Amino acid sequence: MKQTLPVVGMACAACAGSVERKLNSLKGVTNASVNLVGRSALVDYDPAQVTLEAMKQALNDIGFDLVIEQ
Ligand code: 9UX
Repeated sequence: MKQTLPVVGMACAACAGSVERKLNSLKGVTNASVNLVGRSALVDYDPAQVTLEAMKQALNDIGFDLVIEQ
């Protein structure tokens, strides 16, 4: 399934790259594409393999946050 979610803490293109790499490294994430200007991430993932909470935690580990409460 595909969802666009707000990402908190990105200040530059390198930040966006870090977020994108981290999300794409998670098993169950088919593709993650980060929009720096929009401060968001489009994630295509398999809910049976990975949760939004797991994505949020993974980003928290590297200093960013994913807003999943909506
Ligand atoms: Mo550039 Mo983003 O130093 O933290 S990687 S602002």
